[in-house]
Amino acid sequence: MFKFLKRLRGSQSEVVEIEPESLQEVEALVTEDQSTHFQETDVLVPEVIEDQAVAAITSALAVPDEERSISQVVEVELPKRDLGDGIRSLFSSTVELEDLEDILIRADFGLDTAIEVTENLRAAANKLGASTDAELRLLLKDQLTQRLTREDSGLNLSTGKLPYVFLVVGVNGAGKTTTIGKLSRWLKDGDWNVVLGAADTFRAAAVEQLETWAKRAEAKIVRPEKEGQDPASVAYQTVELAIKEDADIAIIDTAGRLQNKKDLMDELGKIRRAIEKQAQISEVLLVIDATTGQNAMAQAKAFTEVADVTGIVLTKLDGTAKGGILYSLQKELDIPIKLVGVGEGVNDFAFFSAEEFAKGLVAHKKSN
Ligand SMILES: Nc1nc2c(ncn2[C@@H]2O[C@H](COP(=O)(O)OP(=O)(O)O)[C@@H](O)[C@H]2O)c(=O)[nH]1
Ligand SMILES: [Mg+2]
Repeated sequence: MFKFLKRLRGSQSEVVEIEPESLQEVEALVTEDQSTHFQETDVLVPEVIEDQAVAAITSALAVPDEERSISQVVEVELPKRDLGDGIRSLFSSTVELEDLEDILIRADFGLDTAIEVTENLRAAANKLGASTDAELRLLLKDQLTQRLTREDSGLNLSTGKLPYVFLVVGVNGAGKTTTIGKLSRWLKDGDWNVVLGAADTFRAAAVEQLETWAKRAEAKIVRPEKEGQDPASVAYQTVELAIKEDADIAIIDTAGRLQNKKDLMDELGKIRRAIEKQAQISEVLLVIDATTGQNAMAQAKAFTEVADVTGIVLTKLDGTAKGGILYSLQKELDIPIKLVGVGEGVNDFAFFSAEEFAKGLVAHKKSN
């Protein structure tokens, strides 16, 4: 899947995944210990040789000071999350070509796309002699997958320039804090050091909500000293703490006030500058509630005009049959969907995968 780079923290993890260059040193160690089985393709170091292995890697990667930050970074995989049953199917009964256009329009795919997809599907079905429900679902899945696929849908966690900083923006109630909570727990499960910043400083409840998630994710949190404190100063302190703690990532929650464009632009601009005094921003994630339909598109446009959004998180896909909004957002804004939320629970999110999403849309389910 995606390549992620985080800090090497040899002492606390039971399993360390190692860069290929370090393989020779580790193999030498393993040869000494004949009882250990070792597979080159899946580099897992048993606990017994872990300390030796880590020492070997560290010395193998001994480089001048200026390059040291890179040398302490390892490539890792993160625990898998999938969409499960979170995506509602477009079809409550058998797929009929005559109804497809209407169904796609009602699901917010947009008129042009609905027409094109239906025409393409009809042509493909004729060519291949496909007519059964199962065959049509499969062809439609391929059509949708093709249209939804982008090269840039992975989270930017691979530059190795730590700490990564994620800024999370979007209107109130979209699911920012919940998404940050889910993301933090998932990173923690992969042994990442996470620092959160409660830069939504206008409501005490918002800070408390982020604190609850921080506890669940065993993440450190920077909270405002008083209600209404300048969000930019919280953002600054968050990055400061992340650097001090050698954290892998800082995630900054913001207020979702969409008073007017100029105020929003000023506020987000100030937060951005505060962060960039100490670190680069890896992602500006715009969180959008999928159940708000066309309103979601209007909100997204407003935010993308004022913030340099690098990815969209589409939440509450479990609560809508209008999954086509995902396609329309990605197409109209030309910004990748990176994560999707499919419920309120800590595990109810996934990386966006065009194929999995398309599968969910054409799935044959008993109830919709
Ligand atoms: N069903 C569902 N609810 C969600 C999802 N993401 C967030 N929520 C709920 O939406 C509400 C607002 O979320 P919150 O994170 O506080 O939004 P914020 O104001 O943008 O920070 C909460 O009740 C969340 O539990 C999702 O993917 N699915
Ligand atoms: Mg919030």
